[in-house]
Amino acid sequence: MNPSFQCGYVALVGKPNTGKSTLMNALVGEKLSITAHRPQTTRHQILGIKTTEQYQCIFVDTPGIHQDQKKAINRYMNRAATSVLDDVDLICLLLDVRHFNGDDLQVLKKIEHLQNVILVLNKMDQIQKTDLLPLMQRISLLRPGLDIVPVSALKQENLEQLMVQIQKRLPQGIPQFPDDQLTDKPMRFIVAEIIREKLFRTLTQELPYSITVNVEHYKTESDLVRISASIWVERKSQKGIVIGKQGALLKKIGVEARADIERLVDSKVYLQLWVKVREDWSDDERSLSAFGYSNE
Ligand SMILES: Nc1nc2c(ncn2[C@@H]2O[C@H](COP(=O)(O)OP(=O)(O)OP(=O)(O)O)[C@@H](O)[C@H]2O)c(=O)[nH]1
Ligand SMILES: [Mg+2]
Repeated sequence: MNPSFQCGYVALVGKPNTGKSTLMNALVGEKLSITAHRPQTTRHQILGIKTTEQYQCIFVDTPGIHQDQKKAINRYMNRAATSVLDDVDLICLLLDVRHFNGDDLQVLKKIEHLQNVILVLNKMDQIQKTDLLPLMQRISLLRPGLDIVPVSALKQENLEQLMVQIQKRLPQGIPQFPDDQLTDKPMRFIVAEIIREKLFRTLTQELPYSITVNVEHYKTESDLVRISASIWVERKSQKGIVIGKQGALLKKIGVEARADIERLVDSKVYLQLWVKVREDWSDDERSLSAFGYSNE
């Protein structure tokens, strides 16, 4: 055992849509956490584990921290994001170069008592190089002394430099997970998330926020993985929209999700999708807990 081996937990936090999940996937080198152009995509804490000869870095992807506390699911998501803050070795606070505003200041306030913080200025591909330095200077005034690392998670720019900064701050310690383990989540969870991603990317307006997905059967057979999943909506009228004209939309979701799942499990997949209604599940504690939204 290498006595100087490092191991630690690194939380990726920030307001919604700053690129936390994209960054975790890029750093781990595997798509573990779903992403979409709309905010509040991630709903749970998801670990992404990167193990090298020198270190094991356990990233914690979190839901975007936001002010909207109206529904029970929003309160669950904020708890999932903020409950990690005091338990990790390092916090990477993600900021979006194009949309730096008061919501970021609210998140900064939540971590003002914590010292081990790196500011990750993401989406650097979206601004001119000449505008980057003034922005970094402006941000550095908010918490003087913190390192600011500009990156592009999407274009995978400057990620090595970010890893250097992260590794510097990892404590020494033995690995917490086997070196081939990439996440703490079971395959059923990841499959449900892939289906939810396709719905998130396809459906418009508020409908994606009324949807949760549950994998009911997952069976590996000799040359096939057989999966059956339910897409839960909150109202009967939403069910028709998700199914689409003559089932067209549901079919499209199924085709896209199956392709991703086949890549992930490296096998042929038979995917069956059902659309079901559970009235107002996203604001009902019992439904939330039945669907796996539980902070315990
Ligand atoms: N141009 C550009 N887009 C990016 C970059 N990183 C992420 N994005 C895009 O930003 C959007 C949000 O990315 P996510 O990774 O889902 O963001 P998130 O912070 O996990 O969002 P929530 O889970 O909703 O809090 C997606 O459309 C990404 O493709 C980047 O470096 N450059
Ligand atoms: Mg996310």
